[in-house]
Amino acid sequence: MSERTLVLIKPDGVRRGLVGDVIGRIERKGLKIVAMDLRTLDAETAKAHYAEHSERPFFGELVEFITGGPLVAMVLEGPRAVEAFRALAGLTDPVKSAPGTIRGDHALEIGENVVHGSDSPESAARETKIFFPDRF
Ligand code: DAT
Ligand code: MG
Repeated sequence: MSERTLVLIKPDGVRRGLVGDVIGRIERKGLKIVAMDLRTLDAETAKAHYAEHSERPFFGELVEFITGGPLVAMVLEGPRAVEAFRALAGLTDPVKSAPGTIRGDHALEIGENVVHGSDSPESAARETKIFFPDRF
């Protein structure tokens, strides 16, 4: 059974020229890119996307960071796509992420961890609608 997940190459990843690296890993894994767009988020969209974190002390910084430059938003499709991309990404804390993962290979700080991937099929459905309302 195919599943969808919403992936972001965050502004730090775009700024550092990691778009090709991330897309290469996605393609080598066999996940299919079914939507993709380079855009800069407004604060309203960023707050909707990260609504679950709105009471956390880092929320303001998170919104500033994610709106701070262009990002690449995409929807991936494949068997267990949510879990498959989270495995490619590594853990939230890049220092605890194994080398070989995107975050383990490319990041040091929790706040600038290169990629986002939906954490469940339910989150994926919610997030794909936020980013691609006309398509999903
Ligand atoms: P993930 O992106 O692995 O799903 P999350 O949903 O818990 O992690 O948090 C969303 C983002 O918020 C995360 O990628 C980076 C930021 N973040 C999480 N915990 C943080 C913390 N303790 N300090 C600063 N930023 C944090
Ligand atoms: Mg999350």
